[in-house]
Amino acid sequence: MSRLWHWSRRCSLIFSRHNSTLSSRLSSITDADALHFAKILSSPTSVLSTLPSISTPPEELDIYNNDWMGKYRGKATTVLKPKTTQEVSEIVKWCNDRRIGIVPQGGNTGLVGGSVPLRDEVILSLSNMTQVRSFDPVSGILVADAGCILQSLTDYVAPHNHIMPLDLGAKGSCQIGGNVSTNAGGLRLLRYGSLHGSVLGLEVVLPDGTILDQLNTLRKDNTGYDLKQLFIGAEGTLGIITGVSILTPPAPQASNNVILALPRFENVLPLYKTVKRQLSEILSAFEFIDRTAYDLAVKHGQGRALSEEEVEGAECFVLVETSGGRREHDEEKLNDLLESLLEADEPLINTGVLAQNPAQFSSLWALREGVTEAVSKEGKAYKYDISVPLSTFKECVDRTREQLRSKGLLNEDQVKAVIGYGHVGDGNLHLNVIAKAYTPEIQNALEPFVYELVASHRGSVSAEHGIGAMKTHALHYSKDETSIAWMRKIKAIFDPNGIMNPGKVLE
Ligand code: FAD
Ligand code: 2HG
Ligand code: ZN
Repeated sequence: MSRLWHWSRRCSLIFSRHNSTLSSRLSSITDADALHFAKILSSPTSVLSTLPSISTPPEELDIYNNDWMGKYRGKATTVLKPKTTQEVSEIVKWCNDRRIGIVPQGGNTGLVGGSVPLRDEVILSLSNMTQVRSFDPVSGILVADAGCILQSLTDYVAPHNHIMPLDLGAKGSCQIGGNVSTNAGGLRLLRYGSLHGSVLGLEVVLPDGTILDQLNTLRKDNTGYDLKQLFIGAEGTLGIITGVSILTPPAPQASNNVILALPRFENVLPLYKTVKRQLSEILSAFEFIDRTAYDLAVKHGQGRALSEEEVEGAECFVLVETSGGRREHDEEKLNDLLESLLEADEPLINTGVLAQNPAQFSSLWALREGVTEAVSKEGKAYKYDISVPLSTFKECVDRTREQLRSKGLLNEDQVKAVIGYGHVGDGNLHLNVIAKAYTPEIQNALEPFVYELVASHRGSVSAEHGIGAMKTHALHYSKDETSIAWMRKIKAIFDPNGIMNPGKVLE
């Protein structure tokens, strides 16, 4: 325990030293830079700047400078919204020559402070790059600009009977370029795997302005190093993704879902085993919500699944989704599962509610997807997105709650609730601590406590949200020194001047 603490403290000293070196190497944008950007960009509305020659009212930059949680706040004076890859390239080349830091921004829904500047870096928003470049309805291969919103791509491929291989609660705002840059997991990973598998190609503007065209539409291509993999999950630290080629799966002919109320957390694991065995190929999601998370979702209007009596005695809930080829076949399997669960000598569940129509199907999903929204309505969240063995999900939540209680912080004026939910099938727990406000006392009680807990289970401090600004100091809990040293070498090769998303992931 104490060895880890010393190591972590030493690291944060190194990081802050590195950080200040980096910031002193970067320049602030001048009025002349802003005027130059206005010349590069085809539309005058593509430059927002509080600098004198453009004079955008400062409040118009607020949505770009503040993150989704209201936790991180940048001081950018200038936001650029290019419309083409060529424009991105010219901006980046100028910034590299002038040593101006750049923060690529997609939908700004990230949960680790990666999408807003730490200081006054320029924000390069992809929101004006929204063209679908091609779609092949036979192979299901979609090529799109990085700024396309995930929901709009889902809508685009739907008439062709395809779906996007990923789905998440932020789908109405997040962009495919942001998804790839964070290697977003989400609700369909169990079925369709990670973006490292479904992304077939990328177009990337490198930190010197070069356009790396790897926008393949091939399923198979073993010609040397697979460079695109480096940008998947790089969080904008190695370049700016401007185009994405992605394999979209055929839409399932039938989808169904059911919410199960469990009397004890200990039943989740055996339940998962049973569900996997009985539903086999049609199982497409297995999502976990603890009781406090469920109550919060309901309190904040994110869906109502069960009646008061059905909820009584439930310690947690599981949402199971099936996606298959024949409705009758899938319904029969699901009904058989429910029957066997309820009729067992020692039932693993108290009750289950099966969606009877599309509206109920969506409402069950809303309950699970809406937890993040409910948490933000309840207070300020400290979010720990961790991979730990499934058997320890409850222990992680309970021990964190105990830690806060032991510090006298568990009360309505400080920490209101500690909840756990997430993607059981992927071993990914979302441990959320909901506070009245962000304070140093709470922060110090939680860190390094949570990271040490994760490390003690040989887990990951970031299962799917990334490192951003939030976890640079915690990277070493999940990556050894050699790995981090190689990450630094890769960063230095691509971005020797350190202009791409400075202070994120590695500092
Ligand atoms: P942003 O937030 O704008 O950026 C995220 C990071 O990527 C930043 O570091 C940014 O610099 C970089 N970036 C963005 N675009 C580019 C680009 N074109 N090129 C290079 N770098 C770029 N995440 C999950 O993994 N699973 C979930 O289930 C999930 N659910 C969520 C639900 C809600 C309600 C919310 C608010 C968030 C959720 N998230 C989830 C987190 C977030 O939505 C994802 O990380 C998403 O992929 C971010 O996309 P974005 O376009 O908003 O990116
Ligand atoms: C989810 O699975 C998202 O709902 C968000 O990854 C998790 O808000 C969170 O902590
Ligand atoms: Zn998640």
